[in-house]
Amino acid sequence: QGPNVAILGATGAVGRQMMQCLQERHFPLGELRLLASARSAGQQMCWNGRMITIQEATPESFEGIDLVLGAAENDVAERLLPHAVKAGAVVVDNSSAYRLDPEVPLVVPEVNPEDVAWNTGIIANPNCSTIIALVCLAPLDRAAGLNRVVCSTYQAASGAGMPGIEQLETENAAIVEGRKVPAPRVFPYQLAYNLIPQIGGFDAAGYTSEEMKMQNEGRKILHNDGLAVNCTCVRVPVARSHSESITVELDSPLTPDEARVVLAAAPGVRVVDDPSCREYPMPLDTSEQDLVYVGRIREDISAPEGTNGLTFWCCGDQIRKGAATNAVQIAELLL
Ligand code: 2RA
Repeated sequence: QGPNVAILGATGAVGRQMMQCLQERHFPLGELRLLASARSAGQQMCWNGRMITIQEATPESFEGIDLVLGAAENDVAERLLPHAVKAGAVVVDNSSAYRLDPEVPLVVPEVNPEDVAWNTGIIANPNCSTIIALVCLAPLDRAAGLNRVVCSTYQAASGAGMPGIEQLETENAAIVEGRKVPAPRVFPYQLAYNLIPQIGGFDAAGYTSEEMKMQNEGRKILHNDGLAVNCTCVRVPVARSHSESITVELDSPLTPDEARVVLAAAPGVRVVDDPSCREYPMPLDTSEQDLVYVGRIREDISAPEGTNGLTFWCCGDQIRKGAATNAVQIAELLL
């Protein structure tokens, strides 16, 4: 019999995916407790062939729980997760509430699994676009020393949960049927047939909170406070896989072929890189599975003389590896 597990935010896209990952990976658990808002309390969800009744998430919800997987928004996480820790549970939290807290490890299991050891009750799951990038950046860092990252992300509607996917699907249907496209409810503008270069709020320098996560979380996970990162995050009309174009400046030279060898050997990565056969990562290929696909690996022809630059393209499922699977993999490290 394994730990008693609670999922906080069980009815959202990430919470539902966490349930599926626990089942798929045969996570050894005792009780599975599903916690959500009062609105969902009393409804039932099917897990591993049995029906589980959703309970309202309150400070008292964590008695007898050993492990909490947090899939709720920041306000709920900050209000309830300290009670979970007080009740003796270890928390793996997908919200951004604790990611930069110096007392809280921020972990990608393929990159810095050893950091779970210094947790004091909460372990934070990084942002989805950070996870997808770091799974590819970490092996390059280990092989050749990573100095600088310039990254553009192409982020799926699922980053905003089921409501994000619903806005895109509603817009697509209206357009196909020749109806007026409803006013956007999740993203600032229509997403169908559009790109929106804003995820989160802007700071004084003109960067969004999403873009600064790549720098701030990347530095913490790679233990490299000097890592230079410039990120542009864009919402794209794709359902559930994020894509990223990444250019890196490395300490020592690494040819594209050498990089392919390093990445092919890296955990959690699949190299899909044969342009002559039009083989490269695409969101349709990476959705509903846990590997980050990497391709279009090439020398950075703009790199100044004497610097070592590489450019590549990667795609990963935002709900799975970008959130739920990474959290469950962290939980597996605690077993
Ligand atoms: C997004 N990364 O894509 C953010 C939160 N999941 O919207």
